Amino acid sequence: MITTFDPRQLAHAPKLELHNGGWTDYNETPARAATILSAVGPTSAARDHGMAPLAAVHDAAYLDFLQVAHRDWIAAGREGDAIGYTWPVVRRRNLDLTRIDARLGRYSYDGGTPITADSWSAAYWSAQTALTALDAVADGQRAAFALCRPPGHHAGADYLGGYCHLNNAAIVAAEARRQGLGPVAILDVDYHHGNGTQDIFAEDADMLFVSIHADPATDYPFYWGHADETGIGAGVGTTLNLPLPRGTDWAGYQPALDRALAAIAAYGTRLLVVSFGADTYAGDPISHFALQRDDFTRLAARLAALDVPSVIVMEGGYATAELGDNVAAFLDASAWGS
Ligand code: OKP
Ligand code: ZN
Repeated sequence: MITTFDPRQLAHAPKLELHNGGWTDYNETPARAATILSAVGPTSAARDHGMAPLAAVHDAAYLDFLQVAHRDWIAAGREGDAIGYTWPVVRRRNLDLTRIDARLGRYSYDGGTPITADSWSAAYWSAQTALTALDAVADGQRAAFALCRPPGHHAGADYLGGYCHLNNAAIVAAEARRQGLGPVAILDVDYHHGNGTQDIFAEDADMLFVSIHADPATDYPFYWGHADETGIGAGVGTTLNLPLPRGTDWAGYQPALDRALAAIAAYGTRLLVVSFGADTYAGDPISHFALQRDDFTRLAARLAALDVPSVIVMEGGYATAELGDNVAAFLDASAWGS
């Protein structure tokens, strides 16, 4: 399968994240991409599609903020990675404030996603990597894999969080629709709910978002991804959340997968964007499902059986030593027939 990548994604390397009450080593490491690279073989270089496809999904002020945040952090006399500590949650006013700490709060929702001097470039090229995989599918490939990092599915139109800055899956989905490749559906099979993707398309009647993930009653991101979230306004009915309990194995996963695939088929999907996280793996250090390596090939075979052109975008997966082999199992040619 064609794999797209850009080495500029590797430079983003925050040191610490706030996790369960303390500072821990940042989980979303450049080594993740390196191990995937060594397992999946040669890659195609990401091409630059410019800012327009990013601006179709993200607010202009948020894109401006991402590009200057670390510079402004240093200008404020700080060292290291930029991170917020105040989030304007309750009846916030959308004030156009200057201080870097105010803006870090305004444009994020957690304390786990620091911004480094290289974050913008890495996120930009992660999005371009995803758009280049879409090019391959638009040109007739049955499927293509975008080796994206940082990941994207927690990033909303105007916020970062969950190791995500730009929503690669949403950018690809919106661009595919713009190119007339729809109906477009997004299937998110990362362990964590794709709250950013859901928010971006919540009111959109013309984009199906389906997610299978850990029950947010017990797992991050907690405040999105519950089964009663089905879309907003005109978008009611085009969001499908299928939360599953901790400990879910392949037997427990399949009924949700059946429902997800039935919804995608019923939608008349002509282009599928897959937010693929390998953190559903039994050995993942921050997640609690119990899929085995072979289950990723089984999962891929079920998705491939939809017989819809598919852009696969990398999201999470933190068992770094096994991540490459797990991703390779998902991309297995015997599943995708390519
Ligand atoms: C990203 B992806 C914040 C504490 C919780 C966030 C998990 C983000 C997962 N430091 N950790 O969906 O794999
Ligand atoms: Zn995840």
